Amino acid sequence: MAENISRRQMLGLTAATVGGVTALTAGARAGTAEQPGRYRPAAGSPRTENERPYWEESYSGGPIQVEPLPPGRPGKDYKPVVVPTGYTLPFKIVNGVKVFHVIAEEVDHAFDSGLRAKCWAYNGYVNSTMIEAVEGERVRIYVTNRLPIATSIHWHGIYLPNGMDGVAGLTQPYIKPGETAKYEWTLRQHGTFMFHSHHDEMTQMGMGLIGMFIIHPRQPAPEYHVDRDFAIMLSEWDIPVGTARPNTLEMTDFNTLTMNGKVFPSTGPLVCKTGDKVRIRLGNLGAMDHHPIHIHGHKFRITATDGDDIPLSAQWPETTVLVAVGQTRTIEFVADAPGDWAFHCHMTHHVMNQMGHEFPNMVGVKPGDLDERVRPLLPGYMTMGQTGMDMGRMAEVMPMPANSIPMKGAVGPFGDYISMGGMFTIIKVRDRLASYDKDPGWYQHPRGTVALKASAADLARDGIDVHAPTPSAADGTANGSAPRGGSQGEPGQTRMPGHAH
Ligand SMILES: [Cu+2]
Repeated sequence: MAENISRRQMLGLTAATVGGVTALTAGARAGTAEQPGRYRPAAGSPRTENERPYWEESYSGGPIQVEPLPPGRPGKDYKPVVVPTGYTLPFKIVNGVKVFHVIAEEVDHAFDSGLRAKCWAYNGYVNSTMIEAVEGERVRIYVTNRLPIATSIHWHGIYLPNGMDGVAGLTQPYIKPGETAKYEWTLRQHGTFMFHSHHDEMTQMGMGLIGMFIIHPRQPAPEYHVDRDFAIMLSEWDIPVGTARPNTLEMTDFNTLTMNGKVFPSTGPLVCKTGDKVRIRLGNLGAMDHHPIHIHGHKFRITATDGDDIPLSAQWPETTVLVAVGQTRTIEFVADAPGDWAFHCHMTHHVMNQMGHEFPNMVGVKPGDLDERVRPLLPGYMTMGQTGMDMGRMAEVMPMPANSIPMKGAVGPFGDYISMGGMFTIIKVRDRLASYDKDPGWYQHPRGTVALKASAADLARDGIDVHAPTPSAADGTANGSAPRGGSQGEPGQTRMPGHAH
């Protein structure tokens, strides 16, 4: 029957249907007015704030070709961002255009003093090369390919002409080995962005071809001024012990988690003066994992993404920010608490290094000389959670395979080992600082402000019986569920005599 309907009939049918719907709608409206009890959907409120429309155009609403503004100068038009352990790409100005030269090549990269691997880098810095520019200026970026394979660079989050977007094969031909490509456009936005290879991404980004692209606002709001402005790129690697190159085929079990291409303690501290306004720009171009980055001793606001600044009314306080793969997140806070504050990924396996995961769980097992007997077969093997020695310390004193960091951390200010590696660094906040560029050493705690071993006098004063039996959920005696007057007595009284007084 469908084949027999003519075009004219079809048009007529459509018109009738549309008319019908119109009639129905009108009827429903009238009905609603007559019957006050009927559900009436609320009218949507216009989503504007400070005259900023909801439907915003990405490309600043303007044409691709705009008159560029003069190039911005560091220290004059913007305060340079600090890339811990990284590198800010130099530029020159040619006829009002800011010219950069990016070189992709293989390097011998140190993740830490204990681990090196052949990686791919932009301008010699794995994961930590930063391009810094100012809104409105024109950039010309030459990309020289010294890799054995074709590449391209995508400018992640940045508005540009389609042909500058850097997707190899889609928006441009490959940059073949030995070739130099030229990208050029005018920056139409500000914020924290990234750049990375967009050809065989799994291999090339996995080998290290990622970087930060920061564009300062041309007319910054007063709040844009900060005392410290840091950029940290997050990534993850699989570097099997005994190998010279990252295994970019790994999909789940990454063993080297990095900030700007380094693992703790090589990540380098973020040095601040007490009261400093601090911005940290986080980017994640790792392969598979999102990283919840956590700050100690402070709260922060999430103030921007690679989409745009977040309006003040939409920011919320946090202590952990999830930085998903392919995202940037900018956080801002007042560093008003002096001390050495951990700043790290909260995924526990992401503050570890090259430990293997193929071992049975030995917590609770008496290992005897198991470690010594197994180690000839499995170099670096150690039973976890057994000896009084933590894993990090063991990594320091036990013979480990060459060029490996099974669990490397650092000896801390108390002589004990900081058993954190990987995606971990320290925000060092000090009342007095000789220089932002010098590690001020460990924090000197004011007297009485460190959690030390409790004294006998303390225990006696507060009625703490360290030999008291602990409540047991298993036999139902905890949380007041114990039989009153039974042989075990009232948990509250037995455990905390102090409460009875
Ligand atoms: Cu993580």
